[in-house]
Amino acid sequence: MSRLVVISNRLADPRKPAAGGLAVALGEALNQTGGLWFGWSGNVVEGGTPGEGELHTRQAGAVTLATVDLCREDHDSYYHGYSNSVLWPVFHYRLDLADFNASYIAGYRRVNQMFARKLLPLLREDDILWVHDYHLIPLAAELRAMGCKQRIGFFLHIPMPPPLIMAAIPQHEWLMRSLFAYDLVGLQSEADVSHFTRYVRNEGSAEEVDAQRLRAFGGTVQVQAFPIGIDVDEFTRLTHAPDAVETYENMRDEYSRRRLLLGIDRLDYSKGIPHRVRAFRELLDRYPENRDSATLIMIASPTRDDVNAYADLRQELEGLCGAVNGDYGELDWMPVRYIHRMVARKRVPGLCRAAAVGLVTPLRDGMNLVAKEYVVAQDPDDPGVLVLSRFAGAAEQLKEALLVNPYDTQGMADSIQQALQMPLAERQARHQKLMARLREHDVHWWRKSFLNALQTADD
Ligand code: ADQ
Repeated sequence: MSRLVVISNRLADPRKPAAGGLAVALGEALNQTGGLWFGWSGNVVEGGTPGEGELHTRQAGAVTLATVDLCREDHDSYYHGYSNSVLWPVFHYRLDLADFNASYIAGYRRVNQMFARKLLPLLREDDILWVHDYHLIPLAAELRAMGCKQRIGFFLHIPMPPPLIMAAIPQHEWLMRSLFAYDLVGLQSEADVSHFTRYVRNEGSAEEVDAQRLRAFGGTVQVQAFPIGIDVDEFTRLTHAPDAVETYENMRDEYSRRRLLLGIDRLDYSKGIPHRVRAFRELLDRYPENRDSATLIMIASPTRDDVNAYADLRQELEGLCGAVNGDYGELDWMPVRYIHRMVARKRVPGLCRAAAVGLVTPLRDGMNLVAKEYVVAQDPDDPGVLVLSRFAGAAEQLKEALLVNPYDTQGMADSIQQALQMPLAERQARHQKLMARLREHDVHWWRKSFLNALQTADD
C-alpha cells in the first residue's frame, strides 16, 4: 500500500477527538499507511525572511507531522490576504467583500513554492499525495515543476464559483490552469463540478476525454464530486456520552416551556447568520403563537476577527439580536440567545438533540457539516426538523430537510413555522431517509472513494 501524504494549511493531532471528524478520518488513513501530514505550524515569525520557514517534525503515533513556520509578511499575504480576502469571499460569491490587493498573490505563490520545496525531500517514490483546500491550489504545479511524479489529488472544501464570478479574480486563469497539475480534483457537489466544467470549456477550450476527465491548458484532469460526510458512528457515540446527555438534560429542563431553534456556526459572512435572525423576527411577527415560546439559540464562534468584514458582521448581528429581544422579549422570555463563543465539541450533540429545529441557512457553503451533525444527534422516535439553505452543498443530498432560500425572509419564516408544526410521523419519515443517506455517505466513504479514484486516475 502506498504511503499517504496529506497536505493542508493547518494540521490537527489525529489522536485527539477534539480534532473533529475530518482530522480523525484522515488520521485513520494516515495511521494505516504510516503516513505524513504536512502544513503550516501556526507559528508566525516576526521579522523572518519571506519564502523561508523552519521545518518541524514530530510523531503522533504512526503518523509524522511536519510543519513549517511562516514569517509575518508571508502569513499576511498568503493567509489573510490571498486565501481569506480573495479566494474565500469570491468562491462564496461575495465579490463585494473581496480585496484584490495586488501584493497578495506574490505571497500566495511564495508560500506554495516554499511548501513544495520543504515537502519534496520528505517524499518517497510511491507516495500518494492528497492536498486540501483553497490555500494550496498551486501546490501540485509547484511540486511538478520541481520534478515530483507521484500521484497528487486535490479536494476543495469550499464551493467552486460559476465561471463569470471566478473570472473576477485577476489570476483566475492561472488558478484554474494550476488545477490541471493534479491527477484528481474532488469537489463537494455536482453543482461545483458543473461550474468547473463550464469554466474550462469556456476559457480553456476543454475537451471531454470521458465522463470524468477533461483535457485543457495542455493537461488532463479527472474531476468528480465527493460530498464530504461526518463520522456517523462516532457522532452517535458522542450523542450518548455523559457530556452530551448532561447538556441535553440541562437544556430540556431550562427550556421546558419553550421550543428551541438552534444555529451553530463559525461567525462567517457566508453562513447567513443575520438572515436567520431576520427570518426568526418575521416568524414572531407573522405567527404570534410562537411568542413567549420559540427561542433561538445561536452559537457563533469567533473566526478571523482581524479581518474588517468580520468585525462588521459581529456588529450587525449584535444589533439585530438586541432589537428582537428589545421588541419581543418579556421579563421571563428572551427570544434570541446569541453566544459569541465556541462550545466544546462533546456538548454539540446534546444541544442539537434539545432543539426542535436546526437552522442551517448559509448564503453559500461548500457542504456544511453542522446540518449533518444536527440530523445524527436527533432522537429517532421524536426527531427535530432540519431547515437547510438550498445554497449549502449539503442540500444536494439532504432533500428531506426543509430547503429554504435565506434571502427570502418571509419564505424562511414560513418554513420555520412548518418545521415547528410538523406532525411526528412526517418528522420520523424524513429523519429516517436523511439518516440512511448520511450513513451510506459518511466520512469514511468520502475518504475511501476519493483515495480509490486517485489511485486509479488516468490508468
Ligand atoms: P466550515 O466552514 O468550518 O468548513 P462546517 O462544515 O459547518 O463549516 O464545519 C464546522 C465544524 O465546526 C462542525 O463540526 C461544527 O460542529 C463545528 N462548529 C462550528 N461552529 C461551532 C461552534 N460555535 N462551537 C463548536 N463547534 C462549532 C469548511 C467548509 C464547509 C465544509 C467543511 C468540510 O466551509 O462547507 O462542510 O469545510 O469540508
